[in-house]
Amino acid sequence: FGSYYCQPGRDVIVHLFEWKWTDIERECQWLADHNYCGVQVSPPNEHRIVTDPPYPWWQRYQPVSYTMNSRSGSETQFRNMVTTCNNLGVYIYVDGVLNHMTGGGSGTGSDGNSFDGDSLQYPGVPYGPNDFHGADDCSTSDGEIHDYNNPTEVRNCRLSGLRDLDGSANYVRDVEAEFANRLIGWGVAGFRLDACKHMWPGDLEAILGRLNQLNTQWFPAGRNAYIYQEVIDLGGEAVKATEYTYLGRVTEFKHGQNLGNVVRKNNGQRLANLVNFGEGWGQLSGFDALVFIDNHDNQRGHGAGGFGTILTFFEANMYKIATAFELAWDYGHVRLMSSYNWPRNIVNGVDTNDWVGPPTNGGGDTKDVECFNGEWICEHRWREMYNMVRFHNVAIGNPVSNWWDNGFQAIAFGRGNRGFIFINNEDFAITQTLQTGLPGGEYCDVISCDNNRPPCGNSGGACRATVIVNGDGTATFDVPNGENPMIAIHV
Ligand code: QV4
Ligand code: CA
Repeated sequence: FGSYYCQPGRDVIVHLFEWKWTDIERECQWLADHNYCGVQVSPPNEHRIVTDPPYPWWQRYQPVSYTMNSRSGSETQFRNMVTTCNNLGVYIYVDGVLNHMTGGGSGTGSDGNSFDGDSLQYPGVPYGPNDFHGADDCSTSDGEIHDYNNPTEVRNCRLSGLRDLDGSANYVRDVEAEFANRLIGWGVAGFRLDACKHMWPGDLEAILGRLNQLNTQWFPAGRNAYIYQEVIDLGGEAVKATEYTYLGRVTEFKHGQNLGNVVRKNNGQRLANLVNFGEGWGQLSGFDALVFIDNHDNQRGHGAGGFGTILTFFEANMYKIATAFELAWDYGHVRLMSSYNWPRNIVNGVDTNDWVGPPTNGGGDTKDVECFNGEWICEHRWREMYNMVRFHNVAIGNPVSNWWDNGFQAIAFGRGNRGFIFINNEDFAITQTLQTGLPGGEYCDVISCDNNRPPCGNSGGACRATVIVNGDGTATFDVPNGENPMIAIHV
């Protein structure tokens, strides 16, 4: 279906997880100034309101209807956000939950519609029992998915009790496409599609085949929505990511897992091994992959978790190393995570606070975002991140070049004549002269400095390296170890 569409020189999207529409609308000016392509937003449609535990983030993955009052705001606020962001050339990607509705129990959703998961009634859509998979389609005794080696069970039974829609039904396809088309009509640029492993590719194809082209107020005529599908495929299950690549991109969970293991030096892994990172490591084709270091699930042990593997803002130094490599390397479509803080508490490999929702004014009322106040982490606003987004943008279209490694935990590589990065994950500082491929001149390290060329800027004293590239492209790097053990320069 559609490839992604960015303003020229932009490429990276950021998941502003659980942000309100009014805050995202405000943030789009900053994102435009820092050359982000777009924003993934939390599911915008009506969801269950869960009170036990109180207002978890995951209530938004339990749809009640496709009307638009959610924890992030109203339909009007959503539409204003899309208009403002699109006018700034920052595009909105909606997290679409199409596989299921709520779990069991009944109540009233975030837009006032009732639901009854026990009797499969969702009058706000409306959906009734005939619109869901039942005992005819799912053969497990409790209707749940247990066996991930059985593809029919994975598609037709319930994921964590969530009432499983029958995507083969024309009515369901029509309703879901109508929802997506409403968003497209307002200017949305595409979708992250939730839980695609649990939907038949043919059913997804039928829904996607009903989608309208993007709104020509902001996009060239004839463009389809960008689609990236959440399929967790770490190997060893019946359902493969490659079954979905003909429909759009697929989340490549091996990417963050591999980079987490390498930067942590798990199992004897070395940075030097990254020389053929990507397809060479058994990952999807870079053109099919949507990549990230962590996502909203695995940063808290949901989905494909692993606290000893996945890196998050909680381990900021290693997280910045992994992200800098990801943004400097030439593989996949990169999505950054932007998190809120919570009292992570890992007991026997499980975070007992994995459910905790965004900062609130009390109850389920999400607080306004204020970056770096201890509540909103805003990784996308960290200097190391947004400067490497700029490096990434500058390097687009240039293959990796001038690879160097020390055989262990130090690597360096360039991107043609556009940029060069040195990463030192050793326990000692390194001084090394290398061919950068860059034009001669004086460059600033964008990991520690504000600017890419003099005056380098101070960043509160952080700025620590100017690099002289000689006329022949060589330069000597003095790379520290410890905090931010990297130097990145670009034209
Ligand atoms: C519980 C029991 C069930 C029982 C049910 C009774 O666990 O066994 O049947 O009660 O009704 C929440 C609770 C979960 C509860 C369920 C239903 O955590 O305990 O079931 O609600 O009431 C998020 C969370 C889930 C959450 C869900 C819905 O991660 O914990 O479930 O939202 O609120 C697989 C999938 C992959 C998925 C990943 C998490 O292949 O697709 O698991 N990832 C996506 C999203 C993720 C989201 C969903 C899918 C579901 O990224 O955030 O799950 O929409 O790997
Ligand atoms: Ca399903």
